[in-house]
Amino acid sequence: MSEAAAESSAPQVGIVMGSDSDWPVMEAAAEALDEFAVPYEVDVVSAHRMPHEMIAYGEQAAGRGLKAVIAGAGGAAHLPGMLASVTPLPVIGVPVPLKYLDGMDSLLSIVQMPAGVPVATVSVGGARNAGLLAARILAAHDAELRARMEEFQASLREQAAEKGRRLRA
Ligand code: RP5
Repeated sequence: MSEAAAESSAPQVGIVMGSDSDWPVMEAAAEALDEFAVPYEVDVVSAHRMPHEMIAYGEQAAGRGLKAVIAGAGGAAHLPGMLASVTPLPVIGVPVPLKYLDGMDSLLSIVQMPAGVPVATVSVGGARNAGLLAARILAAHDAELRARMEEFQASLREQAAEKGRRLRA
């Protein structure tokens, strides 16, 4: 593989989660990135069960060429915030809903970050928007990706307008 080809297929976004049990929710982030042909990597990096590996992941993410990190966790969901504390990359947090508390525990654990350590928190279970937000972050410096995002937004507008037309008919 040429250097240019290797570079274009290198992961741009890291999707990490506290457990493989988060994957059914987090998969939607990967699907969104697939739709925009953004290369990504996926891994389990538990803040509580493998803290040293989690810190190493955060510290090395930018140096490995990632441009954004999507981190999902449930319950006492410290993964996104801890990663944001050790990487300069934008971190998007996905509150994963568990069996109890309707995901409110995950949401509040992720969203209430202290000033200086931002995490862009999406809605409970909102992994698709996390993928789309990561694509938008990359699109800020990629005209082709931005054009694809604009096309996607136009398709959303058209779908919504079509629903109105059907109701009015
Ligand atoms: C969190 O604990 C994980 O992010 C997951 O949402 C939750 C439960 O993990 P498992 O017990 O299913 O591995 O750290």
